[in-house]
Amino acid sequence: MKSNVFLFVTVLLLLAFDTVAETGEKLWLRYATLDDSRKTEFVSTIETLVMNESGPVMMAAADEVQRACEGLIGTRLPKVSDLTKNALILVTSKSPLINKLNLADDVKDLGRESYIIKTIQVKGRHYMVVAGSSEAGVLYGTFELLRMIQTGASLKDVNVVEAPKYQLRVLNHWDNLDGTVERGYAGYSIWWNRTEPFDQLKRKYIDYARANASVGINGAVLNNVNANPQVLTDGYIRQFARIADVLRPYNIKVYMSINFSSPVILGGLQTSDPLNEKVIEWWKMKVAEIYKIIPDFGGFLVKANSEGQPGPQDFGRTHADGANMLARVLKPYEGVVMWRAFVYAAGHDDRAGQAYSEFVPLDSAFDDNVIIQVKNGPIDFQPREPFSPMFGAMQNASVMLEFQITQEYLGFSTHLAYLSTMWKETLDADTYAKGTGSTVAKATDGTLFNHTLSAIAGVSNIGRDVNWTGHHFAQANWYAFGRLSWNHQLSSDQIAREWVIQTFTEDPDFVDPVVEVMMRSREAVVNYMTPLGLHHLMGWNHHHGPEPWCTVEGARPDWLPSYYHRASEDGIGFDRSSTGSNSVNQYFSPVKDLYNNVSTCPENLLLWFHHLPWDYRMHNGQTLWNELVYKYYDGVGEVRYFQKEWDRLEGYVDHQRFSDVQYKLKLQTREAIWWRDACVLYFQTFSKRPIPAELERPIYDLEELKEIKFEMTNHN
Ligand code: GCW
Repeated sequence: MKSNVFLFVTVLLLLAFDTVAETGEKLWLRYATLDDSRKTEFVSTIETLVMNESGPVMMAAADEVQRACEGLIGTRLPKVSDLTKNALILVTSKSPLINKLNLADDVKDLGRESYIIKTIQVKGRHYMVVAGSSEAGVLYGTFELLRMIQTGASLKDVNVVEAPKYQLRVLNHWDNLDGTVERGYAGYSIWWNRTEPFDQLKRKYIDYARANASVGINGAVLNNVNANPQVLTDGYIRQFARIADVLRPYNIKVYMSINFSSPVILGGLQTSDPLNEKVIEWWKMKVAEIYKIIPDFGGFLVKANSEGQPGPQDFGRTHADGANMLARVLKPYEGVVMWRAFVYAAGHDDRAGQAYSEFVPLDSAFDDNVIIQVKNGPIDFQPREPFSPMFGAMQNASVMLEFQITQEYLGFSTHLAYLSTMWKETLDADTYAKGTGSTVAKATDGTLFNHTLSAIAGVSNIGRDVNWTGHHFAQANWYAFGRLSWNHQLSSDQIAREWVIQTFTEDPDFVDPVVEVMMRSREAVVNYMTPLGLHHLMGWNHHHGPEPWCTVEGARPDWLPSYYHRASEDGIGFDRSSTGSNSVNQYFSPVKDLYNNVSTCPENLLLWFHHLPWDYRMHNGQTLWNELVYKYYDGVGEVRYFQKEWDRLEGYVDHQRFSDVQYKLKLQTREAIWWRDACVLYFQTFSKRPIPAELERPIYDLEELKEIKFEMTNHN
């Protein structure tokens, strides 16, 4: 009897051990063993690896194949140079193999990072060919093939041709040189203030590079846009170079955020005026220093005259003067300037209109290696904003999208919020700049206005946490940003599905409900935080919990929630229509007419554009007050549903990640209720209307809510 119990316990422990081991460190590159039938298909179609070129990027691609095979089929592929067996062939168009395989036509029009994946039969043999005009194309094709294998695609008759939609696909790390990360919720910076030997860090950096390359990201800005001028000193430039060396085999370039006052602060000059000869000379000298040790350095990212950062306006110059000066210095090296348009001046009557009014008049003034980096919405990465009217309005200058992967306003790394749906909303939005179909995607990918330079940026959510992103599901946002930067036409559902399968399991009983949760998750956050077009209701400094009542002596009015919600006894919402700030006029027709007219304005943006009475009738006949309350309650209901769904899925994934997510969902539910009760009870002090009777009563009371002190430490 005793020995039976012992056996039972041992078996249980073994089972538990089997599912306990995952930390999330491997991201979506786990390469879980294929099931038997797929393994059989794999080993019968791919017996060897043929890769006869020796460039570092090709080596990285071949290395990835071998790592993957160790997981997928339990063994590496024999690397051979001839075609005597069925093979996976990695090849660039420069190789004689291309002619031998009769593929010259297939590769002749491929752009630098494009690739084909094609199965061909030659003399009874089966070859899976990944070919690119450059090594980078082969690398991306390799990762695509590995994704196809993991997500169940057949290996027969493969015929894929892919080209990236954006040329520069860049992560922006808001990492400070002291190792902290601005708006980072996954621990300290992976780049700065590290004490470990570089060789040890290198392994982690290679994994970072692999993850990026696997989704097509080809650039990384390694320091915060609120830039410390010290980054341009010798020691930091050398560190950039060391990191660049590790990332290069994965086709990733490094970029630097610079402080516009560097000539004064570092160079000891009297001025940083961009038209001053000495200033220009100083930048030339710095840039030469950088390119000497980083020959493929990408360029600069600049936050200027924004939130207190220095910039050309300090010297009576324009954004174009500042950007062009740097662009001309970088031009001989093929470097670019990403110049941010995140500006808003105190005193402007509507912050949402500021960037447009400062930048659109300069549309023709920028050099061709400047690209204007614009946040998706006109204010600031809120859970829902309309697209920024600068998209479509700036036509001569290249314009790039900036998304925020880190969840500054969507619950940090505590809340499950899959952001692809939010990004797609912007990408697919029609600006009508050149008639129907002038989507934000096309206005930024170079096709609508014939730009050769195109780019997209995502503010990284990566830190030193073992699983990289704090919340396991936040990895999906890194993944999705990359996938969309490669192809903005992919659907959020497809991206989620791929990610879940690679990250957890391919079992449809797990995949389907989890994808469903992900697809509903961002709207849930919108509903329990800022429904119907409300925005900026969070605590003014930490940006986490609700503080619609927040007032701070001496703070800029446009940093405080009341500026945005404008709740009073007569109603709620910011009037940006023609009767108010008229920022709506910055959009093209018919968008502006649609938004301007209260009855055609999409209800999910209603209070962004209109100030309306509490009894205003919504399309469904509800009063605005009731609808607002229902939305807040819906948001909470959704998170409860996410919790239930997840609980049901215990056993499908390893215990550690299961319980980590379970715990976070518990916190998320608690915080969703916090948001709901705070906003509903606070707005009720103005509306003076009851909460519909069938809804549960708030759990907190308002005074209690005002006392909740947000503890940053819980969220890092
Ligand atoms: O959303 C705000 C953030 C700041 C950030 C700024 C920006 C890097 O609260 O932390 O600064 O945007 O995008 O520049």
